[in-house]
Amino acid sequence: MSVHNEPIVTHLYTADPSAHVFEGKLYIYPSHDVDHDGPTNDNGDQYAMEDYHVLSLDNPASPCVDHGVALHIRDVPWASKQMWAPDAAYRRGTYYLFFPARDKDGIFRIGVATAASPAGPFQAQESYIEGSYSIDPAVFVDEDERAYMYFGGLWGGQLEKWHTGSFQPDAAEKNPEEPAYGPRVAELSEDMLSFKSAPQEIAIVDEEGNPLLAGDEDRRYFEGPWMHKYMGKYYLSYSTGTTHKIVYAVSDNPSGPFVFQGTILNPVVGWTTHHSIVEFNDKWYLFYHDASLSGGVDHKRCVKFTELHYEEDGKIRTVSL
Ligand code: FUB
Repeated sequence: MSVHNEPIVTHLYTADPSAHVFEGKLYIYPSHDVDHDGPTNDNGDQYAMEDYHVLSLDNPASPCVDHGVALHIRDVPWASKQMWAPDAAYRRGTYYLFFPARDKDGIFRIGVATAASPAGPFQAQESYIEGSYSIDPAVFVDEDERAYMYFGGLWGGQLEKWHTGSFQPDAAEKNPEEPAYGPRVAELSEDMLSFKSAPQEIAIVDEEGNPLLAGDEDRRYFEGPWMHKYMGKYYLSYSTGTTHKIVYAVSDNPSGPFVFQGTILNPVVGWTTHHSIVEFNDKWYLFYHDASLSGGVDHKRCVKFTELHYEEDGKIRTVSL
């Protein structure tokens, strides 16, 4: 039986959980961390993942099922290494797995693979999504059926290297007083296999409408976007990276601008933090990871979940574990 705040599986190291309700169950699309003792660096080379397993829960109290390898890098023609945080979506009888990996030139791109079942196996497209870059895709299908991909991550995720619109291998970080880099959003085409138009940068602002600054590491975007809707508002949540928090901002529009609100999850064991938010049977859940299963090794993580609560004004109650 799955227990809240405990790893949902212990036979694999898992991270970056994207949770969805498909066919009446909770399906979780995590990264599958490789159990190695190699060196660690800010480029994220230690995150050397090669495949994805899909997990499912009939309900939050039931045992977690591992559906086995859903996609392996050897079956992705364009990818060379590092299958990082994925997400999944459903449209008209097909399930889509969106995933970042480095291409043959070492540049992170975002690919898509399809399956007839939410558990896979997934069949990758020949090439990555044209115009895609960086990491951490999160796909949100709105009530009007329009689908949006949010993505982007600093440092090893290479987002800074795209600030001119093309890949600049030596691009520097922003000065602390400059507006921070925002995540990107692109609407997906009807077949979910391409972008309708070029990705746009999302603005995240404070209550006065001023953009969050690069030096505002407690609030500015780092990686791991997630989009959900609550009471008609769009909630963009993400990791602050260097300050290890999951925070959120809200908007009336899926493309923003988003107004910063506060912290969803305080720092957990390990450097990275990455989450998703899902409604199941009228309750809301926060799926997240920490590194407790490995005794704190940053690249050997485990997926957990806990219930999430809203205040009457729509604010999310901060979770501290
Ligand atoms: O799992 C590899 C990377 O670590 C993810 O892409 C980031 O979000 C962070 O969790």
